[in-house]
Amino acid sequence: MDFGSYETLLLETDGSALVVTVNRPEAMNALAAAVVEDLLALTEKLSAVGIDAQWPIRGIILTGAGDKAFVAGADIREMSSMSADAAEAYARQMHTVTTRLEALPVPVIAAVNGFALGGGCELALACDFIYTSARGSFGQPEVNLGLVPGFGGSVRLQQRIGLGQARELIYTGRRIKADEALRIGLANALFDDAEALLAGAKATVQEIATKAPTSVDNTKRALNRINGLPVAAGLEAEVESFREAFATEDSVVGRAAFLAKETPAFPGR
Ligand code: CO8
Repeated sequence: MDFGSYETLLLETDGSALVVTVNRPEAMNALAAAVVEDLLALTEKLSAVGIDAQWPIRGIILTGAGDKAFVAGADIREMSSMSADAAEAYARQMHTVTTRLEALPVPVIAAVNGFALGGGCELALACDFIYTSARGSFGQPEVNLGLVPGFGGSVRLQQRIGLGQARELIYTGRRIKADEALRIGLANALFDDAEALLAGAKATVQEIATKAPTSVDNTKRALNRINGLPVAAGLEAEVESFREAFATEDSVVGRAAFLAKETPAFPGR
């Protein structure tokens, strides 16, 4: 499947994984308007592929080019003369990108190989989970610029690491290293270097690729919907998703294969 070609993004498929690399290493992969345009175009294309069409890929890995940065945030040079109206439009564009990533029927893994600051940390937070190399460095440094998180960090950081930890990171603008990100649950796994990081992310995609596609899609939607709901409402949403699973061919195949002691060949429907 052709996901297009982009000025600031590199796309590469490897097995079941699509690796998307933000490619502006000269500016620490900062989210200039051109990058945002490309992310909008790519996520629109990805969103148009329904799970019924049987996704050719089973997971997306989002990373940054070079050995310094994942994404060092919004482009401060471009923001230097930005009006409040333009800033709002900029933030809304990135909200579209991040909500589209969350709505994709396959997991998105952020592979953080350097600075993930401000909008970069927020982009990583829109991914299902974050893997980091030892060079990973995370933070919401907007307070150093007289700004505030604008690409979803106010919502997703507290959901990921809890309100107390999120407050401290946002009020201080402090940068934390990979081991601390792992300790507070911002990152799921820590790898020695960029090579091991990418290999680890690809291995996880390959593992997920052996599972029922509709189960992964269903649970991704359910977990996002349930996040933050009170228990009773969350349980209701879970019942809906459980019911939906029983209407899939994947569940018929999966249950039968278990009883026949066979490996299931999931149809993805
Ligand atoms: N934007 C633009 N250019 C950048 C950015 C950035 N965010 N980060 C780095 N660069 C550029 C530098 O200007 C420099 O360019 P040049 O070589 O032309 O001078 C080049 O990248 C290399 O950077 P440094 O020389 O600074 O490299 P260091 O290794 O010394 O430092 C750091 C790396 C720590 C990443 C440092 O560059 C830095 O602190 N960058 C800024 C990080 C930051 O504050 N990010 C948050 C931005 S605000 C944000 O993301 C808010 C999002 C919500 C906005 C809502 C709507 C408007």
